[in-house]
Amino acid sequence: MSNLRSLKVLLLSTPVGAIGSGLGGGVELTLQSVARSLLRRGHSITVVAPQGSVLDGISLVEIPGNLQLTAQTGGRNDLITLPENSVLGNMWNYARQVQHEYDLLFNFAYDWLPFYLTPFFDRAIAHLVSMGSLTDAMDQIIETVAQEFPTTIGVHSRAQAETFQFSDRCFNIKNGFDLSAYHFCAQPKQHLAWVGRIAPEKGLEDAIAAVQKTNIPLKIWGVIQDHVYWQQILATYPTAPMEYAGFLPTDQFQQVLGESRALLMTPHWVEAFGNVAIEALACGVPVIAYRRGGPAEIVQDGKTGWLVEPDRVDDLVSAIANIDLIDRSTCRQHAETDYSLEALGDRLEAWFAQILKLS
Ligand code: HBI
Repeated sequence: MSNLRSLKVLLLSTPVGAIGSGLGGGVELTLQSVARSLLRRGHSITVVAPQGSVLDGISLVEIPGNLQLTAQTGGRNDLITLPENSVLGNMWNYARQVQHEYDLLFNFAYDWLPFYLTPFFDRAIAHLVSMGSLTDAMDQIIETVAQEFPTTIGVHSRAQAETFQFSDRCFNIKNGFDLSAYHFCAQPKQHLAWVGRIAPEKGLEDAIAAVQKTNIPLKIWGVIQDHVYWQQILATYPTAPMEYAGFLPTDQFQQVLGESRALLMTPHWVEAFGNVAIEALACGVPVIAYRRGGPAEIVQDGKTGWLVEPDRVDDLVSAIANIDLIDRSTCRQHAETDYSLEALGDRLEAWFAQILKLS
């Protein structure tokens, strides 16, 4: 947007973990991509995040306090809870004090408080909703903001927006990454990859059931968020050809991800986007994904991977058998056209222009 002058934007991170801890899941990567794409376009960015956060080259304000529980562990009628000395409360109290130094605030927290506080602020708040509908209380407070401040709700996919009643009032920013950090790998090794927080909603057991049948080794990366779930998987599939490879920083991770024959995405919930699908495509790695949520809007069936009927392990197995039909350079190309920092920056500026009512 030529008339979108240089903006001063305050990004407020997720309160579930420090940036770099892996506890923030995809939001950690998304926040860094948003910051970098805006900095490159001449905007000035400050990030507010829990104490212990690490962010190179981006101005960071660390806030003390107790972390928020993750929203996806409860049920639909989960109560809104805040710990004593809440880092979320402290982050937004800081935002209240400094808001007039900024043109726009940008919320990454999937939490009740920032949405509730929106009308109390003098500055506009862009809310990037990072997951689909999870609880009645969150749906209600996000809908309230969507009604009173139309255009300020951002999402990562149409499928994610459609889990809410206000899907028509959501701006789809998809996502984007610094693709120079990901290197194309033409000749993969033999293993398949699965990446994500190890928790029930991510459906790791389906990927393991599939490799048990194909006997192609599976490498698993990500934070073990639910240890009971992980132990159940180990007990259920003691002989499956799988290896847990930990949680790696992006530069090391993209190297080993790139060596994979394909990435398997087996979400049991509506994955809002699926950052790791872009990371894989950027390395030339085809993606085999359930036709569910964000990944179904990323994978071009038969061109950059295969879309499989949800929860059908046998269909995963046949997609794996056809992975060599996918041209790995097409995967990299698609990441560059739709999911670069430039493409993300275009979508962010279009969103901000709507929020700030610039023509
Ligand atoms: N839970 N309460 C809460 N707040 C968040 O911001 C949050 C979360 N759970 C998961 C999460 N963010 C991110 O890992 C996903 O949005 C990607």
